[in-house]
Amino acid sequence: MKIYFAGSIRGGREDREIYFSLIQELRKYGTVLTEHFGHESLTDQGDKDVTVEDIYNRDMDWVREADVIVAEVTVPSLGVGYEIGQAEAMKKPVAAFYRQIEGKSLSAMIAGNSYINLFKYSDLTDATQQFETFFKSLEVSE
Ligand code: 6IA
Repeated sequence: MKIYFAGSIRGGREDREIYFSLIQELRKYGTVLTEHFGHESLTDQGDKDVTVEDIYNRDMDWVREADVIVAEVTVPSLGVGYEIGQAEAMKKPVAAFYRQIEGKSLSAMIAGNSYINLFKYSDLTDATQQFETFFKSLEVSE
């Protein structure tokens, strides 16, 4: 199972530690192609030696290669929204994980899209259980 984990980069890195923990959990289910997205070294400035074209091409290759897309959508990110849209067009299973934060609400493009498996979670224990539910549902639909 190849998993593409998507999380905000230029949208804001405040949830980086959460991404890191989610990625560690996801590794129980397969290979996380985007394992470095939780790393401290990946800032919203990024690697100066890599062009944006390189990043786009590499990430889209990974989306094509992935069996499933898991996105953390709490911090709004243009890139994450784009990747979810592309994954849907490729008919890949998509799970979006969202933490309710007072005064904020999820984009209707995600919340209102019945193609996306939307999971609302509050902490890592919660997310861990929901990963299990999601990956089990994939086995059934295979
Ligand atoms: O719009 P955002 O930057 O928040 O989009 C985040 C999403 O786009 C992630 O799920 C990644 O798949 C992809 N992405 C955006 N930037 C990068 C990146 N370096 N490296 C890998 N994937 C990325 C950022 C460096 C850049 C600031 C020059």
